[in-house]
Amino acid sequence: MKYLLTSAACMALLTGCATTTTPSAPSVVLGGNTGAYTVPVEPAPEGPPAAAKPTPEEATAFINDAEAKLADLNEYDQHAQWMGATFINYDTEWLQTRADAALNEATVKYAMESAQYNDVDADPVTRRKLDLLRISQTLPAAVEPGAAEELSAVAAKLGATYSTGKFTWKGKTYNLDDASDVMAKSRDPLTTRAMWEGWMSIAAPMKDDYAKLTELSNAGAQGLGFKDTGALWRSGYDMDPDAFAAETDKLWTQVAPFYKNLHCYTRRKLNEKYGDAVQPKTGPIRADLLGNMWAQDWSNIYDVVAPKGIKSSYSLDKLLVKKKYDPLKMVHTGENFYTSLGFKALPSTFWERSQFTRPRDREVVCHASAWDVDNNEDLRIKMCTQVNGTDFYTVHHELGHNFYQRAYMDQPFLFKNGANDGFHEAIGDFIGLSSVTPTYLKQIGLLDKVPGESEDIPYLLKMALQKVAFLPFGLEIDRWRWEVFSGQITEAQYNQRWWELVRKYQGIEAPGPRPESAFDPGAKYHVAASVPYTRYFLADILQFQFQRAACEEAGWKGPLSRCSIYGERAVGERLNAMLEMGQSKPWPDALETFTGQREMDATAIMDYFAPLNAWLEEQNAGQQCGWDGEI
Ligand code: X8Z
Ligand code: ZN
Repeated sequence: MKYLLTSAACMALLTGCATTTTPSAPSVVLGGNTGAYTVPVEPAPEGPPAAAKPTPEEATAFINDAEAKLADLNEYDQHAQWMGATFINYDTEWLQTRADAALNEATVKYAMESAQYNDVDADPVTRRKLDLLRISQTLPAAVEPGAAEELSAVAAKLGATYSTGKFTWKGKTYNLDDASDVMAKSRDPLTTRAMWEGWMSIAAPMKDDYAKLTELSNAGAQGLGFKDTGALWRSGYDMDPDAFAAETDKLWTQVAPFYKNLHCYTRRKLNEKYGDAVQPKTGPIRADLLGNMWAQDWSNIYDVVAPKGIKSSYSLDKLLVKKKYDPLKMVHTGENFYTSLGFKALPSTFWERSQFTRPRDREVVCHASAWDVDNNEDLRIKMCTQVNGTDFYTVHHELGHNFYQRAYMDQPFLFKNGANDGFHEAIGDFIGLSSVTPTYLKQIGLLDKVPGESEDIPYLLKMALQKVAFLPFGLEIDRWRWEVFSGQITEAQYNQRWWELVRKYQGIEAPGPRPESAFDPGAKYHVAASVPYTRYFLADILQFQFQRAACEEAGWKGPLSRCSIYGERAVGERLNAMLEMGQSKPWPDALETFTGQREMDATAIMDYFAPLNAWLEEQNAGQQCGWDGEI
């Protein structure tokens, strides 16, 4: 699970490092000879007086040595993380902390040492690896002895608190699965509110630890020459970090009017169902009425917002049950999609070592993930799969990670990653777009008859409740974390600022006043586990670009939403050409390989949903859309 790895690392300042003498920082070119972006780096530390400037060959030898050592430590760490995630207890947490700290200490040591090659005219591959090394940690730790261990321990504790979180309501104990299930199905606002408040309560005890984690990782990021951890996170996109933030703003501006149309329509339907006392006609939507704990995916309340008079003839949830799918069959079906594109079947160890369902006898991290334990063929997924449409989609999402990992298997260690983290998240989602089309469901025998055009709006509405509702959520989590890391907000302001951002981006509010002690962001996995989140926003944009390009390649002529690329070998070949590049080139090169475009482009998601957006505008005619304080 390297791309998800929560890395804390120690930074060992080289003894004898002197203060800088050069007034301005030299630069290196990220992305080798492509000239994609020039990253300013800290000046190389002054070496001992007699030491000669290292040669390009020495730079290459250094990075080769670092890669070999880090690959080894990473493999060890992956085994420990797997144990920790599939059997949470005191000892596995101990092992995880040890292994993670060792990897992080070594990574920071190499990142520090790499500074001596800043001025060396290294070959482009070596230069890119040196750059990637410096940004490879999600949570770097400071140089002091024990700092890496302390950071890893706090990180592991936060993760375990989240994954074992439980609360009691009316004498029954709920974990996240149970509470999510009720949120999805209950239409009683008292019950959904209880589930929502119950789950948020599990995060309150995390607040101080989160502040500690922030302090520790900021110290590490600063040691590596970044302003704070947020600046480090924004540096992973082959472009200036501020330009990257501006790029996400620009993409959001393009899609925000569409989100607001969906928000307006959904709010009206909720108002009609629940009345003014529960969901007023104006202002934000109440967070617990949208069928999902974080209001990030509203597809569970399709029944509430379904258009009157336009029938939807099937539900994927029901088809899967009717056709007796079980978790394993869902994963085999997912694998079959990838092999239909020409990808090799998964190795037998995938089936032996993956976790497909929640074990009864122990605590595990149920949040779905995909792993490449040995940087080679030891691919696995870890899910607590339930037989429903959401998890059918998630299976395709996770397998996308695995097939990506396998495609770049032959790259050197530092290039074994997605072109950027949004690409890694987008691959499986892109395949998922085909996997839920009626055409494909019929091909695999789940659906008897492909509905006619009259069902396009219901279909698009269901998809939008998942994909368009998600867009502001995909941005706001890191908007909040960037402020936390930069010190713009203090621990005392964590929760209040969270809700300001949720209101601003999503137009959503809590169902009631929040207690002083609340730490609601911690009730989301990626905050507790320190997984950067802007990747999912990017993926939401990118997957539609992939889909548009793939459907063009396949010669598809109809509406984009009806296109399935199942069995399209030529698409598979072109996709593989992008995947096998890993992170060896700047992401625009990878994007161009598959789509012919070099920019992230929101017109594809807008094209996909164009008929729905027009329909929503008709539905909203005469309504007062939006809310106070919207962005
Ligand atoms: O975390 C995930 C995947 C694993 S990378 C299941 N997703 C985000 C989430 O659950 O919040 C996929 C969609 C967004
Ligand atoms: Zn993912």
